[in-house]
Amino acid sequence: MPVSRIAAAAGAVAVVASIGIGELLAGLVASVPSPVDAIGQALIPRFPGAVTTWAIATFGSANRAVLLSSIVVVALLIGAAAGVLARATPGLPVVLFVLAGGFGVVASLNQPGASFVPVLLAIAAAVAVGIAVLRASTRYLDDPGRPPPAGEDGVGTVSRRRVLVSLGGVAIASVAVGSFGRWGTADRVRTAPAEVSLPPPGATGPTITSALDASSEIDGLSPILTPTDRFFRIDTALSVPRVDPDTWRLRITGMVDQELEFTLDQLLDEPFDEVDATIACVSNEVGGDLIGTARWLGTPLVDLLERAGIEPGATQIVGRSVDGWTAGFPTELALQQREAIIAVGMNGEQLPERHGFPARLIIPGLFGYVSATKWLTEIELTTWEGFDGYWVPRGWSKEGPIKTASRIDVPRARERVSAGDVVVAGVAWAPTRGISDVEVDVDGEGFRAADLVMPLADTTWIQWRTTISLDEGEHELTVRAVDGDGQRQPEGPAPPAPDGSEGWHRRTVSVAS
Ligand SMILES: Nc1nc2c(c(=O)[nH]1)N[C@H]1C(S)=C(S)[C@@H](COP(=O)(O)O)O[C@H]1N2
Ligand SMILES: [Mo]
Repeated sequence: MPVSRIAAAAGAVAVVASIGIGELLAGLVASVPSPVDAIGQALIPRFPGAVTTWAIATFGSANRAVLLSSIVVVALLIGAAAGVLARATPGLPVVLFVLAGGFGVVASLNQPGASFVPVLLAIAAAVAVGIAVLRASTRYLDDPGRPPPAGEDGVGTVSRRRVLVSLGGVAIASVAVGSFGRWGTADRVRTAPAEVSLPPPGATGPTITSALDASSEIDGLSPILTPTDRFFRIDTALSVPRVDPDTWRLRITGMVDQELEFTLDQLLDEPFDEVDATIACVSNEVGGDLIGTARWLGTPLVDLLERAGIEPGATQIVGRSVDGWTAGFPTELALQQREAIIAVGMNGEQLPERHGFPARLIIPGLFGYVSATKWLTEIELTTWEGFDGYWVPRGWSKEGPIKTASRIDVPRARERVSAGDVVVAGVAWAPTRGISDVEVDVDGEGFRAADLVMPLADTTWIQWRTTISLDEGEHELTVRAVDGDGQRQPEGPAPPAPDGSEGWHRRTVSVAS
């Protein structure tokens, strides 16, 4: 193998070792955030809005994993290049490592919960390990005339093989310790907030029976309440903000007669309602799965707003997150429905960290990007013109009502079905107007009404089902819905930007004899 390739491998492995140590220390020490997450987080607001939007549209809830992998791949490539260039410029990798380390420190300190000295030490260790690995592995290459260590002969070849074998070992060990570190962080995220106790669930929401949920009878149909572990997740936070329930505060500020502040205990002492509501992401494509329904437990926003006293002209409510993210919606929408809540519970459990622990807003009828602030810490009343939420300057519409839509779940994409009677089923939604009709067409022969499962609420999606006789071959199914006001969803198609996708969902099924 040529020396330059070994040098490239050495550079890449040095980066792997450095990342491995960084992730390991982040997993072990609570005040050290994952350096890879921190760097990703620092990059996100700097990407053009179109790039972030594209990533969410293309990768959905996996966009975060794709970004993190890309960062690692780019780092490996830079490492490999630096390994090669170091042959002529030996100081280069040191400079690059120190620069990357500096960037890592700055990015980490912007993460909630990071503290300076542990971060500095952890990143210094990661940088030192990277430089050491590169130094050790290129020692032989730098000096081909150097005598081999005792017991070896053949100056070049044996040393090179030894270098390669050692590099392989270092790479494997680094991936192992790095994975262990990430597993440590994931564990903390799951277990951290377990100490909060909630009011008992099930006080007001109806018990979910098969009359309200046909998914037990139809394999592949979305359950009426989406299980929390399958609920989509969209946010700009790479590592889930970890909120300390003891120091967390919720403040109601701005154009109010009297600002209010709540500790978590005080918020949990407020009266609670259970609200069944569907939330959706504006990036959801026709037929997409960036939508879910949960039984949220929370305090009606209107109650707390009335206590604070809304000043005339306060036409916008802005939610602010501990991570700096913001979203704003018309004040009216919180006043006209008691289902607009500050949620602390989801599907009978406290709000998981991924979905906004300890509190988030749920405003039925609005896309998440204008309303559903997770890790909520401030509710500010302002004018409609006075503030634009996070996504508005990035090209998305200021108002974000969820559009009437419907989706075919069954038959599933690429599922092979047999000729004869075929069950076709799915969901349709138009929160808060509700759905009055769902119609299905086969091969353009004309729309026929499907059966609607009893709706849980006007704030949730409904399930629909029908049985259609299909013969052998390919058939195209199309679904469309009519909302509670009698408005049929437009045929579309329209893309998600700037205010949500539109269009009838179509699916081709191949029917076997
Ligand atoms: N703090 C914060 N809250 C946020 C977001 C975010 O990026 N940061 N994204 C919003 C968007 S775009 C959506 S669609 C919903 C998704 O909620 P979920 O992740 O609980 O499904 O959260 C909203 N709340
Ligand atoms: Mo979203």
